[in-house]
Amino acid sequence: MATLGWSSYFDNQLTPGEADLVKIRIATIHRSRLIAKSAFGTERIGLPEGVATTAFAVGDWILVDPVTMVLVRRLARHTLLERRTEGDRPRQLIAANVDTVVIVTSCNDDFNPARLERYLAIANEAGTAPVIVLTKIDMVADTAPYLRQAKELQLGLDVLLVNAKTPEAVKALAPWCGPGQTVALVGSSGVGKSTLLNMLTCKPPEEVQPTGPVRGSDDKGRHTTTSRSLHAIVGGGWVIDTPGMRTVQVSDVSSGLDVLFAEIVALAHDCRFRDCTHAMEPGCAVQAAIASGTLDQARLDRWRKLSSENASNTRQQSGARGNKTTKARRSRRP
Ligand SMILES: Nc1nc2c(ncn2[C@@H]2O[C@H](COP(=O)(O)OP(=O)(O)O)[C@@H](O)[C@H]2O)c(=O)[nH]1
Ligand SMILES: [Mg+2]
Ligand SMILES: [Zn+2]
Repeated sequence: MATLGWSSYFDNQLTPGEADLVKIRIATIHRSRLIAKSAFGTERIGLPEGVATTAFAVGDWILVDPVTMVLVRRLARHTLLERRTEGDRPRQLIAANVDTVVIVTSCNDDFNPARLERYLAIANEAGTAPVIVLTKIDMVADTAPYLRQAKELQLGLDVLLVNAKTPEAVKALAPWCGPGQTVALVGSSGVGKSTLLNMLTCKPPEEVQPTGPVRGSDDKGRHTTTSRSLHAIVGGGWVIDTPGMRTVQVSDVSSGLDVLFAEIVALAHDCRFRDCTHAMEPGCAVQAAIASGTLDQARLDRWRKLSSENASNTRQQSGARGNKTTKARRSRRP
């Protein structure tokens, strides 16, 4: 079970009465059923009346009745990757109990520091370690500018350069793919997530995840991956493929942003005013860093945009939405 990602974190949640229940990990989520993996194989899991599959994420650990194979309860998550969707719909669960978020982008027009920072903020907030994988290195003459820009996105960030179609890509990712380790692949459509997944899992041809051919000249792959699931990596570990995401909204990621923009947070300690907005206050250490060239203006602008988006989305979620449900309930009364 340890090879499936089970650890003392989950063991400690078990009560004495739960010793006989099956401990099993969700591998695929369908509209009305769950497919899960245990030490003994793959099982179809039934849900009790009134429990929806949308409450679960791929990677979740659950306890199941050994006779009926019906869910008893879900164990608390070690990490949870989630995404805010447009409007005020509930947030989408991307994957649970992920150790490493592999943010995939390619050495072409897909490379976008602002979008990568959004993924980094979400990965940091989820408590997972992010890694950036730059694919399609075989399509450009010089990868150095991509590598340099990616490295600058977050202090100590690991950045890998790969041709996703080669076995070397698997070797590059090996440090994050040991037994019991779970990685999730995120990134836009067409960057090579399914190609990487196929290399990592060495699927027989009939099980291969469809990869999208690049359309015309715009270098964007087709939306080929629709469902997400947990796949075994050859040599150990698990990989979760996620559908391509074009827009990534953030909310409730303030600690994730502090990790991402650690150099700005550190500078801010030296500003004269505690509540400095780093715009035009005297004695601003952040503006001083811009003036001396140690901090990039574009980076500060992105910090500002992401921080204010996070603040307004976070407020919206707890305020406006709560009001709406009260109103809806009231209107149903005679
Ligand atoms: N030359 C080259 N092509 C790649 C690389 N990675 C992915 N591709 C191609 O890019 C297209 C989109 O890849 P896919 O894995 O479907 O992307 P996904 O949408 O992120 O899952 C496919 O035609 C892949 O063969 C790479 O590193 N080099
Ligand atoms: Mg895909
Ligand atoms: Zn300041």
